[in-house]
Amino acid sequence: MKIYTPDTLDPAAIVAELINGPGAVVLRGLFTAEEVAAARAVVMRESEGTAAAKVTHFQGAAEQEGKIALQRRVWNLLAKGEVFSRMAAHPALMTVMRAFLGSEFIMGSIAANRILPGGPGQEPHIDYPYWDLHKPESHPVRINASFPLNAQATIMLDPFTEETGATAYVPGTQAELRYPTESDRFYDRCARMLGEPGDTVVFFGAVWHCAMPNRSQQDRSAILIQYLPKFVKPMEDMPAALPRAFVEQASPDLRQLLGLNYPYPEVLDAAKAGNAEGRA
Ligand SMILES: O=C(O)CCC(=O)C(=O)O
Ligand SMILES: [Fe+2]
Repeated sequence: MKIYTPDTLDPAAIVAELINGPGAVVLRGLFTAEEVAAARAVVMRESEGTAAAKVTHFQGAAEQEGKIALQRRVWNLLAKGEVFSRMAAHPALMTVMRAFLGSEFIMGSIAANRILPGGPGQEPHIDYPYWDLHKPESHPVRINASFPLNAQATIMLDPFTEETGATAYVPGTQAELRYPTESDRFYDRCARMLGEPGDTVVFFGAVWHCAMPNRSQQDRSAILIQYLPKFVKPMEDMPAALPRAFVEQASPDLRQLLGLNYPYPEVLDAAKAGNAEGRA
């Protein structure tokens, strides 16, 4: 993976890496140690104990083995700490996402993924809105990866090493746009998204990837942000889950991320009369 900092950020080069290259890049130096510590404290607190169990994904095998509690999600993070608004709308991420997904892109989810020691990792997969492409007939005919319907940011809160379960991915597979199968030999072909706390991996969610088993004695947590073009239905209903005051006071960038600048579906029968769309 190529590494960029706010000083060397090159959106056009990053877009090329995501579409035609390995499908992933590292952004380094976006977040301070204090921000990482603040985010990690919230994630640990909100995912403590089995009462904190939430819906999770790509854990079918873990569920069968009775290990599902070793991957914990924390959803709706904007409501759980001011640091998450800063992460979601970091200027470097906004710049990259505008270039990749269009200037009016939105956020579909901001959640944490915590893998506890002994956690078994995930099924190799691709991300929303491609995540059920194992049923290709439910998607448009000839769907392809010539343009992106997703971008992911993984902000590491712990060291991502082979032992802790750093995300695995198969470089270049985003171009195929299909759900990986057993015969794809994912584990023989995969590279790892290694890094230090605060490092951010941006990847095209069409690349085959998954969290890997945590064979260390420490937790391995990350913030996972899903960005989408404006017209893709977001995965989390954030405006419904957030306090009304949060939504009303949101900055212009956050309003965009929450999808509030793109009003559809709308009850057009009740909308203000007059022309609302078109070049003129
Ligand atoms: O936590 C990770 O390493 C990857 C998580 C992931 O890919 C997902 O939940 O979709
Ligand atoms: Fe994923």
